[in-house]
Amino acid sequence: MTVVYGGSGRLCVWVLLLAPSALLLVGIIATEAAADGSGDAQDQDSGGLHVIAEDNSVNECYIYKTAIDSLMRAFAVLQEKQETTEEGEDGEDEEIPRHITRPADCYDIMLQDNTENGIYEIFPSSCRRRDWGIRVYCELYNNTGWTVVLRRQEQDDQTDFYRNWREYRDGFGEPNGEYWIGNEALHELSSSGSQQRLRIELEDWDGNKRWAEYKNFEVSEEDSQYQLHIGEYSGDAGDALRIHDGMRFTTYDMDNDSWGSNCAERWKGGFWYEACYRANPMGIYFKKTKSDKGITWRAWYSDSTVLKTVEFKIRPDTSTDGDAW
Ligand SMILES: [Ca+2]
Repeated sequence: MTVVYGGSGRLCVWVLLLAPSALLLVGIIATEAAADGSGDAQDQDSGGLHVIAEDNSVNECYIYKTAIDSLMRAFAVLQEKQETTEEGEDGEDEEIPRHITRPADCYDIMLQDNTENGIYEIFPSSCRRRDWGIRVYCELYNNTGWTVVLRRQEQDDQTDFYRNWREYRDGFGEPNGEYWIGNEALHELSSSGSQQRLRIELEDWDGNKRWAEYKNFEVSEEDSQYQLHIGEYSGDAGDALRIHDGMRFTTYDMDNDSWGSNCAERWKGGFWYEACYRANPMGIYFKKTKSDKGITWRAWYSDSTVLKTVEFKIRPDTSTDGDAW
């Protein structure tokens, strides 16, 4: 998602600057020549510059306007280049460092010298200049820069996770509480170029903690129903996500699972269900019990003991090994 300006950028700017001026000159000569030849032309071929107009004054206006528009665009390009790059006298290709652009994720937030965990605005869109910021929870301790994409936890009002396709696409909940970042943002974050690592942290109702990490985490675009891709596993929670690798997202109103009925409807969540799951982080929030409709990680508790806390978080894959927590 980095923006790269080619070394020929300065040449392009000068071409943009000079071309309209040349066009303007040719246009004026051409229209004046045409005016000398016939004063009442409605649609005249002006010496190679084909213009359609009522009279020559409109032609000139059109040409002037076009030239001015071109000049304004050229100046805008020049101004943008000066704002976003260093001098660049050497003509080499330049890549804008991540830390001086809008933050795409919490890793960028960390690179901008932020060290406090909390809520930040990020711009995961592939076009950083779009005003499409979203509020997320960032974990920045030890220069990690994790973007939290899912959280389940005990709170006064539990968030309802039995939601439709649109809600799972756009995200819901509050970043400082239970929330889902949204499949579209997850797609943007995980398809930005740098490989992403997914870290999952689990806690049961007795205070026991387990973790799992996956390399090469990626979520495809909506046309592919936000298909999940995960790589190598590490951790002590067990590889419950493995059977979900390659699955498309399913909600109660969008059945993409491999079961005859709808897994989301059956288990009251939304997930990359297969037929149906070994991990159910979007399940109903139950306290200290066993339930197939609850929040479970069956590679840890195969008897569907429900969990107290679940977090999914991602970051560019900069390390080789996961850490216990
Ligand atoms: Ca089905």
